[in-house]
Amino acid sequence: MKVAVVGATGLVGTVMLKVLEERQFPVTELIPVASERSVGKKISYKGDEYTVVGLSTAIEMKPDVALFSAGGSTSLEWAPKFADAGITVIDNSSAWRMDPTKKLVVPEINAKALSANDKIIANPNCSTIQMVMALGPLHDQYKIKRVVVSTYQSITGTGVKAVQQLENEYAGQNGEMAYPYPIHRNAIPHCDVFQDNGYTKEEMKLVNETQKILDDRTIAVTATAIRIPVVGGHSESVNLEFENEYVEGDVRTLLNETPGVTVQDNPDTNTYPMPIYAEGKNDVFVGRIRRDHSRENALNMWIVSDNLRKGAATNAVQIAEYLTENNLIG
Ligand code: A2P
Ligand code: 11C
Repeated sequence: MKVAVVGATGLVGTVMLKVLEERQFPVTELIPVASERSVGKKISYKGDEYTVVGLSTAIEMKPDVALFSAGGSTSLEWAPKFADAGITVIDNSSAWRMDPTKKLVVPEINAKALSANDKIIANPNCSTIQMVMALGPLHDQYKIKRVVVSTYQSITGTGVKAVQQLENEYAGQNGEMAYPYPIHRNAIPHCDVFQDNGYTKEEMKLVNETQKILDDRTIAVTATAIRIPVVGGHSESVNLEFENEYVEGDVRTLLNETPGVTVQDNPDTNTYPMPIYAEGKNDVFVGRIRRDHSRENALNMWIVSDNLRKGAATNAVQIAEYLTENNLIG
């Protein structure tokens, strides 16, 4: 497989390279792609050095698959050009996710929807991916009526500029701001841009993408997304209301049996997921599973995952793996 990584110099692109290597994706040739600023730079992969190229050159090099993580506008303009050249694009931006002609895929939940005709495949938003990993099996079993989610999101979701802002603030230095306020010792109830309805784009991704991935527009979802001074992963407090009755132990068993989900839940030993321990792992961690006694058939839980891994790079590579294993590329 000839693989292009578009945005190879960025936070997610760097993790994509790591994940491709760790999972031994069958890369015969790697094509690192970034903006004109980075063309000619060297990227190392499996001990070899590769030269960063621009987008047009990458198309001429005819990769089989391109993993895009270079922002929405780059994807909007360039993904169709790659697709027209017969290259399968797996796109980590928000550009194509809600396009009804594009699949929005979390492999453990809905990979079966993929076919060889899908030339641009959308990777969902990080906070959505980790939530649907837990919701998918519960929806199949008990049918989810309503989801109330509050997120506690890592600054790595914003990119390099935000990591730099926090480092500057730690060091007591001034510098470029990724957020409208200091992030050190703060919680900012504002992820991505505000929309006319009073919600942020990040909050509406949790609503719309969840319904699309679970293929059920009747699930009511409401979200509040918060940025906190944490790296390593996003955390989510999730309240679910089911159509059907459930048994708490069965929920734990069901989640434990779900590939890619690890239950960490024991109040006696202070066991629960935390971003500091999720960092660098591919799994989604679920804990604090407990009945919501204020409503019938309702449940609370806490979901943590590395937003650069399962929330972005790992999920994209898993899509590529599924396509390869099922001969859906080329
Ligand atoms: P570059 O390093 O040359 O700017 P992050 O989200 O971590 O900031 O990373 C964004 C990634 O997307 C980087 O690899 C960046 O490359 C790349 N990128 C940004 N704009 C473009 C563009 N117009 N064309 C190609 N790659 C781009
Ligand atoms: C965040 N979820 O943490 C964002 C990052 O739509 O892919 C990814 C944005 C996106 O701010």
